[in-house]
Amino acid sequence: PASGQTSVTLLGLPTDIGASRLGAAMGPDALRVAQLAPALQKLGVAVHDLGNLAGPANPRGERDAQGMRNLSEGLAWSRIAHDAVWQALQQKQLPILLGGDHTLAIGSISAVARHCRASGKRLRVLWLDAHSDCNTPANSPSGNLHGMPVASLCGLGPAALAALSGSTPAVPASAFCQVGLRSVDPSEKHMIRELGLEVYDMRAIDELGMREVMRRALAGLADPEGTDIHLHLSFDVDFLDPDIAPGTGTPVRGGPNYREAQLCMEMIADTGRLASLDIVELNPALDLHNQTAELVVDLVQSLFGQSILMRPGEDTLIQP
Ligand code: NNH
Ligand code: MN
Ligand code: MN
Ligand code: MN
Repeated sequence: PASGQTSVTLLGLPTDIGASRLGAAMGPDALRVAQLAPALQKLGVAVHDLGNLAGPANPRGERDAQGMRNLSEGLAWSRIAHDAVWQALQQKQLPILLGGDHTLAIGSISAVARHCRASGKRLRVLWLDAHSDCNTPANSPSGNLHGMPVASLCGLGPAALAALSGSTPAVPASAFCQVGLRSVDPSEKHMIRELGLEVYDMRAIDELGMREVMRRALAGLADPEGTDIHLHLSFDVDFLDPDIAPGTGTPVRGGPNYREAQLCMEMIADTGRLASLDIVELNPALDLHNQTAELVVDLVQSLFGQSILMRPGEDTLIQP
């Protein structure tokens, strides 16, 4: 943190057009109430908060002929996310997208993919989620766009969404790694196989432990040969066990506990490659005393290098 100071841009994207339940639109403000910016500043990170960006309201539409709800609004919000993340990356900032529902990752990751093509970087997308989000409009059980971002980024689904990054697919399926899955639709099981997605479900975490799962998920990133890798983290809050993170629209029991989640974040921090971040699916309307937002802020501190003891090279005191 002391050398080559990290500079982040917070982008609030208050929408829930991709979800069934209302409330994720309040996510950005809940994270601010939980003191996200000061928590990062304590670690020596420079923070620019661009506030909340404006976009279309949630019409709560029915499924269209292709099988999607609220496609035009989803496209509009994805464009807004794309443009804001692209601009932050151009300015050498580390963008932190504050969602909002997971549809927004279509926009943010499209911009990150464009940035990687332009700068010759290799992209790795770490997807922390209870769900695989690889439904297509035709096979989705719900028609909700937040269940489709991975498929869309891999070039499936409506062309307008899939082509946001300027090339289709925006991201090769091999760039993705998913951790924490425990609610996978039958259609998604086929899609995971078809796309060849690298997936560590909760059974893998049970059997191998979080340490080994993350060692595999992050293999190669911290090596000297890994310096051209851009690591994007797409953090769906429902990755966490609902006992510790009830403030999310589609909680699924049996997720990572506090210790496992913190180790996960610490190991990502240790790679030194984190270059962009989505925090999505936080729903303050379902939370209790903002505890989920506070937990997320705590985990983001681990993600940005907070450690229990001093780490090698951390020989100066960071300002209070
Ligand atoms: N798979 C379900 C669907 O497509 C649920 C997706 N919900 C999520 N994904 N929160 O992360 O509707
Ligand atoms: Mn998700
Ligand atoms: Mn999810
Ligand atoms: Mn970069």
